[in-house]
Amino acid sequence: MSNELQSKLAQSLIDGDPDACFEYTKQALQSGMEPMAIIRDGLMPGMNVVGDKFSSGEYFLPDLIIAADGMQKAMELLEPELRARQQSVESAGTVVLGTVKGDIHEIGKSLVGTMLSANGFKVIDLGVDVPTESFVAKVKETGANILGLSALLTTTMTIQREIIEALVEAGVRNKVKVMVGGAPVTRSWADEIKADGYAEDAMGAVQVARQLVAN
Ligand code: B12
Repeated sequence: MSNELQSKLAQSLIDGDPDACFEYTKQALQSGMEPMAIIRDGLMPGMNVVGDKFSSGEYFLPDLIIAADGMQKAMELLEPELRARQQSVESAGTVVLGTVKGDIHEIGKSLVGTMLSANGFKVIDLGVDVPTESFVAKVKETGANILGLSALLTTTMTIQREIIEALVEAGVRNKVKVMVGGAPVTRSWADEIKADGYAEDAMGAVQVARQLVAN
């Protein structure tokens, strides 16, 4: 993607200008840029700067909210494009997906959901701040192949462990593969809590989901 448009996209999030973000995303698509490249090279770097400024105390909660608004406006344009590019015919499997209890971060989870459905998975998105019991009940009800758990806070990633333990207690742990992700989540955390898979981003999530269904 052109460096100029790339930095304009990032800057629109940093400046808290959702309308500009929407406009630049539209321009980027019109100029033939790939939606995934727009996310990876334009929007994500901007979001990361916003996150860093928030950590350092330069930005406050309203700045995060307005940046998220910009990202979501951009995603409204990008989601249909992502879906249109990768249509699979047969179903690759069923994924129950959600952000864990106490955590309302939605954007990354939804991007993972979009990429999974664009690649042929049936995705049941339970949303954000999802109670542990709801994950367990949905897995039982649907017989899903995969449970995808998103957590963006160091304080809520521990809920991923709680959910895995709840699956054991409900007697369904061996019926579903658990895939975890979110900014603070690492492979070693995934191993520690005995998750079956971990991915750093949405494309990685598709690869891991494919492997988990095949095994
Ligand atoms: C936007 C944002 C918000 C928005 C969310 C809006 C929304 N509708 O989603 C709002 C303003 C609500 C928010 C609130 C808060 N936030 Co906030 N937020 C962010 C921010 C800036 C960007 C997150 C984002 O959307 N990134 C873009 C997406 C595309 O990336 P992603 O979420 O990482 O997802 C990718 C991967 O992680 C992965 N992935 C994600 N989920 C899954 C799931 C699976 C199964 C897999 C395989 C992969 C996967 O794939 C995704 C796509 O590539 C981050 C900073 C950052 N750099 O992450 C802080 C951040 C996550 N927030 C933070 C904090 C502290 C908070 C608050 C506690 C602030 C407060 N004082 O109230 C609250 C918590 C509210 C709550 N209870 O959840 C901290 C967390 C620190 C920590 N380590 O615990 C961060 C890191 C900012 C910081 N640097 O301090 N936030």
